[in-house]
Amino acid sequence: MRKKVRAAREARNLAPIPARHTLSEIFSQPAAWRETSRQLEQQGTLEQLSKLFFPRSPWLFIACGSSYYLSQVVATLWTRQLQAACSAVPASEFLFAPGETLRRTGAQRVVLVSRSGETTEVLRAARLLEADCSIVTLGVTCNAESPLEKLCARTLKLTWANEKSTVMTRSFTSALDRLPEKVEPWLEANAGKIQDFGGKRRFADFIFLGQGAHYWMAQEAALKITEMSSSYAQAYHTLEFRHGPRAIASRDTLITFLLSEAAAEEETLLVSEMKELGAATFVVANHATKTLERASDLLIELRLDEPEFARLAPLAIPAQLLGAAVGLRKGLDPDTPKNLSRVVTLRRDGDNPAKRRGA
Ligand code: F1P
Repeated sequence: MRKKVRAAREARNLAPIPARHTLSEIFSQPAAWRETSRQLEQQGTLEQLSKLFFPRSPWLFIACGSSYYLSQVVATLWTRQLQAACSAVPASEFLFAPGETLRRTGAQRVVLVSRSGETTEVLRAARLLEADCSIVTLGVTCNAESPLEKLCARTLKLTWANEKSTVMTRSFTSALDRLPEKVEPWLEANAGKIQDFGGKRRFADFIFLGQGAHYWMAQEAALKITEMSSSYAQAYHTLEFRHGPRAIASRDTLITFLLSEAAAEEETLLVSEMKELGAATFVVANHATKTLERASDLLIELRLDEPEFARLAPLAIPAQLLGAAVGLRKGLDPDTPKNLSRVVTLRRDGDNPAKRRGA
């Protein structure tokens, strides 16, 4: 009997701890941001790149998955903050219409973003652009050695932000400096509330709403929930929700509002409307109001005095934690998400199923 007990205990110790990598990477984001700021400062990277890439020339970002949503957030911010003509497209969209995409965007600078630096569609786009000498390309990756680096004029490598997980978290948010010391206590104070809420309440599906750059954060949030918990999740521009999608509002649908400064008043009205419809509501705002407190099943405040664009990285964290909690409650392991691989590599002869590398 003693042997059996020992064997069972050893087996339990050897069993992988579900979501171990994913959760440790989620909580390591402030440290990853701190390291990013230190490395870029120390290496003088931004000064070097500014000589090659002037903000005024039209920019185009090309990426897939979370890297695509990150690119859309950056394109929105650069257009607003740098008055640069900046846009982002999924690599597959570029591949099927390269000339049209370049004509429409007028892009002379193209940034190819890929955590792995190995995603086939991104590499195919880089090869197409390599042949066009009027375009200067910048690769952005977390991989120390990647095929992407060989195809781009320059490459920015954030190797310290790389992840073991399939699902991207810190590699998505690593781009800031003053926030780490504020977000670490915020994580301590709020992570448990989000994990409890996601671990206890059962929802049939999830909606994420955001305006402006927050819309792309809502898209990334929906992708996190889908990847980590194999749940149905959709993202809309917040005020578009009234124009049809609100038909699905019910207590079984969790509607998450990523509140923006510009549209806060209108967005708050919608939160109250959805509450009156009986929907479950999760609000992430920089500062709470009495109305929001009354209309939210869960209300998380960032309480950061940084400008809104600098708050977007921590804004990614609630959905990462919610996705991991819902996935664990459903008996899944976000470290090995269903049907997913860390890198999507395709084979040229289209009829073969996409070859998926590694977990
Ligand atoms: C892009 C990506 C990830 C997704 C999954 C499959 O990877 O779509 O966003 O979570 O890992 O690959 P990359 O091009 O950024 O390496």
